[in-house]
Amino acid sequence: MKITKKVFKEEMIQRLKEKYAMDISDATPQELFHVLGSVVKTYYADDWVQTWKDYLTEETKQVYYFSIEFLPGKMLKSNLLNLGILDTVRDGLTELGFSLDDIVDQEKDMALGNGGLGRLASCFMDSIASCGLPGNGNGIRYDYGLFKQRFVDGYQVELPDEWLNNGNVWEVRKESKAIDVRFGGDVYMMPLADGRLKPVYENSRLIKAVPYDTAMVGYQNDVVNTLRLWSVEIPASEESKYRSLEDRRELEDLTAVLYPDDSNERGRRIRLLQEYFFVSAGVQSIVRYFKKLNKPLTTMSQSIAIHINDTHPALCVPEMMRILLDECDLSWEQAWEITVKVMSYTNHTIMSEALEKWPIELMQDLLPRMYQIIEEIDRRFVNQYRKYYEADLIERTRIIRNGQVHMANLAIIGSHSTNGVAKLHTDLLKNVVLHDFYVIFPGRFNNKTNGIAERRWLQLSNEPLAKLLDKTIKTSWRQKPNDLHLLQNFVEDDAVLSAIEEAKYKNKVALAQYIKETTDIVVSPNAIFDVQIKRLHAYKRQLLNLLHILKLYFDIKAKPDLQMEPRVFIFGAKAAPSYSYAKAIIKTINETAQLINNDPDVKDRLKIVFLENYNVTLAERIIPAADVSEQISLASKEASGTSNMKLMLNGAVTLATLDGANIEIRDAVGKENIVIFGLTEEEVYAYYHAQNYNALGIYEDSPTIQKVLNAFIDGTIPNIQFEGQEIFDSLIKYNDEFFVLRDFDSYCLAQKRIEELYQDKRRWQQISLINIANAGKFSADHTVERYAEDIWQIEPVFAHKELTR
Ligand code: Z15
Repeated sequence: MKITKKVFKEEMIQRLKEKYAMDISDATPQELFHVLGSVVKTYYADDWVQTWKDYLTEETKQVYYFSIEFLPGKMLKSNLLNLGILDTVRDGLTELGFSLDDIVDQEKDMALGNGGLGRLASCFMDSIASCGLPGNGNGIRYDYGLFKQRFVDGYQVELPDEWLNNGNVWEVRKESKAIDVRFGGDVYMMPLADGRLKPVYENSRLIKAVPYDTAMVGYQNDVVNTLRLWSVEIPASEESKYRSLEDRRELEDLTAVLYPDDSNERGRRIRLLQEYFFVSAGVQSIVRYFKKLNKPLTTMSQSIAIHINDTHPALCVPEMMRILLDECDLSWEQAWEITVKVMSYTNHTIMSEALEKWPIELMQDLLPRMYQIIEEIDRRFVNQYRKYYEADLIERTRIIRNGQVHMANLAIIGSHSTNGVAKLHTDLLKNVVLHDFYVIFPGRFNNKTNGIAERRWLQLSNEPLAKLLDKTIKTSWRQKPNDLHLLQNFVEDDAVLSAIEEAKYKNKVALAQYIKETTDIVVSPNAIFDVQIKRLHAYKRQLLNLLHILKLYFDIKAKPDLQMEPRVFIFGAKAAPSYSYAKAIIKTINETAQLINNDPDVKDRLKIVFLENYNVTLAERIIPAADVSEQISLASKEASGTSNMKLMLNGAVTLATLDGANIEIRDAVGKENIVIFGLTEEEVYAYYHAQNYNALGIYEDSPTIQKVLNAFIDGTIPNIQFEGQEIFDSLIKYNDEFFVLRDFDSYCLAQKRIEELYQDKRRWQQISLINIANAGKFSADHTVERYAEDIWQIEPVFAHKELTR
């Protein structure tokens, strides 16, 4: 459909009249946003219906990406871009007397995720649709997304994220597609006359799962896929069972909030119910759809792929078994073969506190039929493989162990593919963390390095650079991110180099203004913008960054006229509300900011800016303005990282350890165009094996480290008596779990190197250019194409569509 500016403007005027009974000139940005959203919806409605129909009539194999988190951020601009009408709408609105950007601001971020894992799921949704791949998301429609972060006296305070308060224009409630989900009570297997067993449920509860669908619009290809999020309701038939308000409340709260922990699992009742809720609703609706195709169940894997994003949806395995056994009357062997062929699993971490385990009693109590099936999967696994492997290995790999259900083991045993998210991470899975499984199932393991949606993270968020690219290398990079390579030809072109710097400068001015407005801190766009944005976690080592800042500060104090390239250290990070150590780091960074930003001796050589409420929208502001990308996790701990890719794409220079995808970024840009420091993964493991890491020794040998660490406990940094001690103890008393002190000197040298490079302006511009030119590799388009071919066995649909339409 071709949408002209004239038609668009008329529609806006007309709809405003219908919806709000007012002239467009009287409309508020909020009203305009809602009307614009509903107009945009009509622009993709036909393609959405058609995509559903095509998949059904052509019996296209589809993937369902199950994730307990999705983090799309705002969707208006992304939909406009993908529909190919961003400029039309922007110009149309201007002619009506409005600015698109003001209207865009009205949309609340859809923040149904914590961090990397949820954002990856959303980048994949964008890429799957944009590559014309038949794929859908399946998740939870939380009433409250990730908490809103405020700082009060430097402390993190959490406020509820009431994202649905003004309604959600993009979602479509599909009452008719609701599904009953059963939990609790007892279950008995009753023998039937023909010898089969049928489950009988007593005192179990039924809850209604209602889907809300959101369109995932492909990039200018007429494909519109679906993100289906489930919300809980009490079915009418069950109303009488709820005697008290509290009873109802407990159930209605099931999809109320997103658990705010990133990479940290603690066994919690409601969380387990959340997991089963969206898994059961999703798998039931998939099987219901498959049955419409009238194909034998044994061929399900030719039509359906289910992806388990981290272990949270691992109950997909026993739930599919339950449906096939109890409701479709298949034999165990048949059901198992289908299930394993349909399922695939991604592991996102090797950190043991993030590997989900549920107590047997809890699982039995809440999900008795799931537990029975898991027990049987476990029994058969042990039985089958004990013939070939030593008893210890079987004991280590079985699902039920030490009174707990090990969800990663369930996901690996119950699927045909387990992948890691970067080369190093996958190697560690194979060789260390999941080595036992690799021995049993070597063919199941594979790598899929993460990627990012270049549409959001460059085309939308960095227009100055995007326009420059169009001018320099034409526009093909917008379709094929690999064409960013064409920029490499301009590495000696002074005009292009300075244009890149000008684009960056423009973005820095905009960020400086935002910083002024939100924090009242004045920063110069001529300073180096040094950025660390990610969840606050000990392994990511925001502390290492802070120690270096303190060192620079003491250098200035010791030598007041020290020559130094001015720097703005920018942080964005939320801490899990229960993670007191992470909160202590936030408080300490904020107090250090007070100290340094207000010390007249510093004379603007250093500034610390900790921006509140880091989220997708704030990332879109910060990333285009970044000069330096801090990727400083302890080697082996960050499975992949994705902000590293976003910052690279926007021309920041990476300062990194050899961890996660940083290694692949180095390989892509060459070691002259990245600054690497710190222990390697081998060196880290050597410390583990020798058990000879000695933080106190490092402290005692280094006057600099002593000076910096003492600042935490001697009052130099004000108002952190408690937090300062906690941090100091983590390093000295508890022997520095993440080897911060060991990497300190190496990090300081690397930071010196950054400064030298920055002072060579042309060299810096070249590095920046080379980073942009080589970022196409990390497009999620490539990543999902690899998943599609190697794991899901699905194919793009538009080759066919183009012929038929
Ligand atoms: C999460 O955001 C990640 C891993 C997890 O196990 C959980 Cl529970 C949440 C992150 C990784 O830390 C990060 O390295 C990776 O880039 C991201 O998942 C996407 O794979």
